[in-house]
Amino acid sequence: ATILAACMFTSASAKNLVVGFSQIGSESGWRAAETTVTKQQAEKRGIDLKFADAQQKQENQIKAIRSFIAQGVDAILLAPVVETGWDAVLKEAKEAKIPVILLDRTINAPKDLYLTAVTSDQIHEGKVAGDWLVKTVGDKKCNIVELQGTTGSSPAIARKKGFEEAIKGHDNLKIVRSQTGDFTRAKGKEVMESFLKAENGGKDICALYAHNDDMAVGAIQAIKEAGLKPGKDILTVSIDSVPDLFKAMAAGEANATVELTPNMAGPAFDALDAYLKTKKEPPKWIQTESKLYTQSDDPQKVYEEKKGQGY
Ligand code: GYE
Repeated sequence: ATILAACMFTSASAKNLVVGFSQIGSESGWRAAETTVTKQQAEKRGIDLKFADAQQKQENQIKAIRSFIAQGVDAILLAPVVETGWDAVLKEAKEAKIPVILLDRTINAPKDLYLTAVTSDQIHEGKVAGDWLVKTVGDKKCNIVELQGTTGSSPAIARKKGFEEAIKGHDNLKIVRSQTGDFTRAKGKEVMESFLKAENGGKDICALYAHNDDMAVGAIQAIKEAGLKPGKDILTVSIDSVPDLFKAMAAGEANATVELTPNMAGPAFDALDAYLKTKKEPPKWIQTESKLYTQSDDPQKVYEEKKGQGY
């Protein structure tokens, strides 16, 4: 009976892990899937997840973190909207001995202020996108328009950098317009409309590079409304691999996407679990994969598969 009671106590206490999750918002399909998967992963592990949606505002994230600290949670997951401005609140979490794990975006802060970061290599993602375009256009002259992610966010900064590195030295490829679309479909469409107007109704644009698929999907709509064929008249390459992008690829209206898993929480909870058990710190970066998909990868089939994965 004693052993049984002890076991029950152990499993009960493991089940009672309380984790606060400060999510950015729901700007993209990928973000919504990440939220779904995080909740599923928490439930599967018996973690009590306290979810806070920041509506894209850093001040809301800072408030949420302070409230998690006040509640005495066991750990905090943070998807940081921008790179800077986290030091003070992360110091407070550290003083309260609450480990913080970054999800999907990185920050500019001393590394001892968080336990680990689960993210893709965002410079590499931009490079994969750029390499694909370089290979696809060959020697042809190609004017590119770029839809950037949220200003000041690590994926917007790094995906721009990686793409520019890839096209460097290929003088036939040139970014002629670049503006933020804030990672949303609506903004992607709106900004693309202005690009099309400014570039001879779109006739002077050879390719679109969007920092995420949602902006690309919005832009594809704008291209169609301008009377051009996305995927043919204007090539597209973007990042995330959301189902709707595969639908567009299957219809020949999009060309390429770099995959980002919405399951950042699984590896984060694994690292947290190991840390709580052993007190040994995990590596500072847990990197997720970045795979390129094109029209030759059976987009209709991938679309079907993706639908079950948090989307
Ligand atoms: O690619 C985009 C989202 O932070 C890496 O944020 C993430 C990005 C993702 O809104 O769709």
